[in-house]
Amino acid sequence: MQTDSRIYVAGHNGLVGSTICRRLSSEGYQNLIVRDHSQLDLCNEIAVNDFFAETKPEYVFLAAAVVGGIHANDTRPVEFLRDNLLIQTNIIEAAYQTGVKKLAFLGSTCIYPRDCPQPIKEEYLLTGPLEETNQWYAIAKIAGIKLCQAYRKQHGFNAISMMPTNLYGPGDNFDLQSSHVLPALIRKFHEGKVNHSKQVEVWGSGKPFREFLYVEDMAEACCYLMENYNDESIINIGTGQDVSIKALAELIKDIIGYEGNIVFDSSKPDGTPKKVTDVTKIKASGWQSTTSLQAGLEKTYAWYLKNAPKALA
Ligand code: GFB
Repeated sequence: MQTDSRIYVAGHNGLVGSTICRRLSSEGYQNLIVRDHSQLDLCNEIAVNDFFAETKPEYVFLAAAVVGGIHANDTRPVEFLRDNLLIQTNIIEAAYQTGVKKLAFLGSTCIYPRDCPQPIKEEYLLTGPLEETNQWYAIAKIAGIKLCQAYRKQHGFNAISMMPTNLYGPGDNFDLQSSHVLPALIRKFHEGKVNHSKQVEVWGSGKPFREFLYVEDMAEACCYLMENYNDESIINIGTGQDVSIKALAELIKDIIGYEGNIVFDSSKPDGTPKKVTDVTKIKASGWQSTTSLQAGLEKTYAWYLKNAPKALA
């Protein structure tokens, strides 16, 4: 990419897309193309084709998707499957048709089999059954990976697929019904502290393990891979380290300074028991994460305090 290349970031209002935009700007890229949902409906094939014909991007980061935590995935299967299939299919086809030089597709580690060996190597894709709570999202993302590989095989289109692990950071979704665990716990412990609540509820048993990557590290990796990775096979983006939900809750509780008790609500699903990526491949390609969970949590909580004043009431 040149600093004046036309770069389209699909999903620029989301956690991933907004952080990629900030990263690109900080690296000197001046010609970013973005569209709000009100300006461009990515599920509409004709609108997407017209947009690409008009703006002629040279590089595309495909970070637009319907996303959410375990509850959102489990209760809105149509959006997670249908909308994601449409969004990625429309963008990949239009990018190919209008001569985009390279497209980077963002997937998720929930594409891997629920009970696959840990840490998860890229080659474990499609070797076993998926986790039920997020199978809709996983199937859409697997289709996106295959679509990238198909366009490469049939048309020589340079489309790569990157699989970030669970992400968090400034700009995250803190809505308790649709968010992921980490922003949900920041909000719950913060509100518990402000309201002097005796207890804070954590979903599930607290026993599952998750790997968390600070979103600014992810954006750095995405830009690095756009410049340096040109293979058809998928590549994990993670830290290679995981933590139990119970330990995560205790860490967030300490950072926020909440003094009450943690209670586990076993009526809520646990989801995948363990999910940690093998990061050998991305390390060998020259990138590794640098932000510790503690440091990333502190930065995210600081952002939350500044940007969610309503929650302080
Ligand atoms: O982050 P999360 O919603 O999604 O939940 P997944 C991770 C774990 O944290 C689960 C527990 O065991 C939850 O039960 N948890 C505890 C909570 N308290 C809470 C809470 O207050 N809110 C939430 N949301 N969880 C998602 C997939 O799976 O991960 C997506 O559904 C995507 O498709 C994403 O792949 C990265 O890690 O289980």
